[in-house]
Amino acid sequence: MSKLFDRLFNAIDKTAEAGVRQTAQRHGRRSFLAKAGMAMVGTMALPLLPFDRSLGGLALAATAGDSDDENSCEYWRHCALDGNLCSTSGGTLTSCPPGSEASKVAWVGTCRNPNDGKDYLVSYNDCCGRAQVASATFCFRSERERPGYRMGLHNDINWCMANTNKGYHCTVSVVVGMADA
Ligand code: ABN
Repeated sequence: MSKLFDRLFNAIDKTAEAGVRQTAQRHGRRSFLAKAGMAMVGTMALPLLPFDRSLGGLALAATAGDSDDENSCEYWRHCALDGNLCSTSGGTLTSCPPGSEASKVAWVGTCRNPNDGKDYLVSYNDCCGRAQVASATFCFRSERERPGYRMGLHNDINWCMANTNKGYHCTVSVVVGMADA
């Protein structure tokens, strides 16, 4: 019985060896190194590539609405907003709900008003100090935002970080000026 196994394993060994030799003859060491090098460089470059945080348009499609309705993510002033609309969370377009306070730091975006075709600077202040409510409308537009490694151009940040109470509640969209032509 053990002789039978010996012969079987020998046959498997020979077949495997022949396969490896054949592959080594067909593909030279240089071509293997070149391909392995390419794969390594590609893998290392992956984290540096910009990434799409728009969920392939899913988030926008789910909240598509009227560009004149401030409770809609499509409202023009919300073009660079990433958060809950305060107007659907007990506050208004420009004021925090009672019991919360405006963040001391903010993200400023540039949005085009479709009614006059002009560009405006819009400050997105987070309202801090209250728990989020499930019924609030969450928007993720973040136009002209850049990925996290471009610090200062990234918007996915809790702007309540400089406040005493750092709990995020919602975001207001306040026009602070006109963008340069
Ligand atoms: N600026 C809105 C927000 C709050 C908490 C975490 C990410 C983004």
